[in-house]
Amino acid sequence: MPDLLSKKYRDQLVTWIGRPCHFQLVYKISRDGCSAPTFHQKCDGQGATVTVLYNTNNTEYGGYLSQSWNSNCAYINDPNAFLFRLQYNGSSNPLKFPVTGTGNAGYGHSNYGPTFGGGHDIYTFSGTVSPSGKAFSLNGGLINLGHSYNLNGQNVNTIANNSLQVTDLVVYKVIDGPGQTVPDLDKPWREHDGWTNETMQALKESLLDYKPMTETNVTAANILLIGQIGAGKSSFFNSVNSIFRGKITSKACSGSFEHSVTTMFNPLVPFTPDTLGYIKDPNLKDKIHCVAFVIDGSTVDVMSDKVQKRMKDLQVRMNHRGLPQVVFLTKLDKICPDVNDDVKNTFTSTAVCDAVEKVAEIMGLPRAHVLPVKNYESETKLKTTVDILLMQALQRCLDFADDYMDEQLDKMAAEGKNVQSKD
Ligand SMILES: Nc1nc2c(ncn2[C@@H]2O[C@H](COP(=O)(O)OP(=O)(O)OP(=O)(O)O)[C@@H](O)[C@H]2O)c(=O)[nH]1
Ligand SMILES: [Mg+2]
Repeated sequence: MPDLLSKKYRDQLVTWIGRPCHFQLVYKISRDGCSAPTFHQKCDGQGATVTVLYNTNNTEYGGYLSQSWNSNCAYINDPNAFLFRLQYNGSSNPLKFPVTGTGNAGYGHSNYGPTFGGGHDIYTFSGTVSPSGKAFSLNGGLINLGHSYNLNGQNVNTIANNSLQVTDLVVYKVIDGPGQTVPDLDKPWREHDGWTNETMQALKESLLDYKPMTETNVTAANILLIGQIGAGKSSFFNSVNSIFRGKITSKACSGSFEHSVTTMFNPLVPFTPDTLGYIKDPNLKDKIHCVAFVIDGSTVDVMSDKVQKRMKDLQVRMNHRGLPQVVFLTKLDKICPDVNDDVKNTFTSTAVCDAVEKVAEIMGLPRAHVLPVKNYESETKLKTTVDILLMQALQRCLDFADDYMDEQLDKMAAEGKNVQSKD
């Protein structure tokens, strides 16, 4: 789950605080409950803190104290304190409001939540506040905003929408020195080609033009899709098919069935000499050139040992033949709300990054072999971004298939075999 406080606003706060520092979340009402005793238990004596209120108007504001919170019914003297606004009605709009009444910068009281200023400027809540739905109606007040802080012409409406209706209130401990663990959410965790229509067209053309880069009669790459029931094999096939048909199609039956509807690729049905289409001594063109494990990204955390073992067993046989393997990690939309909103967020999503890492570890494959995708499932229209993600995955798979064919040809040449088929 990405942190509520974006990288941009963290950087802004660090600039205002005026020394290298980073933030550690210590109290969050949506997680810990909105209760004054809990706030004090977690925040008293912690040194410098930043308190941020996230109100239901998409406004983010709060205050910084360089001194510790206390429960002593005592004002906190702090010449370095300031209040701030980071965002207003969904737009980035950072402003700093320096303390004027330094002796009353904060107020510590066992039955009060975070409280700033004499009077008080920001009095968040007292006692315990229960959530109603996803929001908390904090029972404090903002009527004296401007009492101990210089609002530089702003007022309670332009700073806080005059609203204590919040989705969250978070207190961060300020720790000296630059942080290492704060992920840069603006920087993608994997390079990608962008999300434009041109990128989509270029990928489409390159895939349409695809021919194995070998001087043989091999005209296509054979990719084996393997995966658990419901992992999204048929959906992947259908999605790719849809892209090239220019509309959503459903050639391979997909859906939630207890038993697989695509037994053809199902490892539960072993491939034997009796299987229709079995070729005893296959030519390169008849072989599998790349294996794609299709794994449901939303169930990575609960993948059973049995399934892991089954895949490992298959991998042993594939490794034996030097077969390249990739993972199509499906259902990204289910693991990250940002990706559900827009597939463009795939490579900046920490949830997707984590899932990719986890799968790479389970499968013993390099991370670059794990290819996140989102299949078409309920859509009625194609989307450029979804197309790009799917085609990129397919393209990578074909690159690996090419490498494999090259190696096989070298091997056959070394063994003096004729690569051309008999027919
Ligand atoms: N939200 C979401 N749902 C998906 C995605 N891919 C597949 N699904 C859904 O997951 C269910 C199973 O997908 P299938 O493609 O039928 O899975 P399969 O691997 O072919 O399953 P079997 O043929 O039964 O082995 C279907 O209801 C799909 O609509 C995805 O990327 N996102
Ligand atoms: Mg299927």
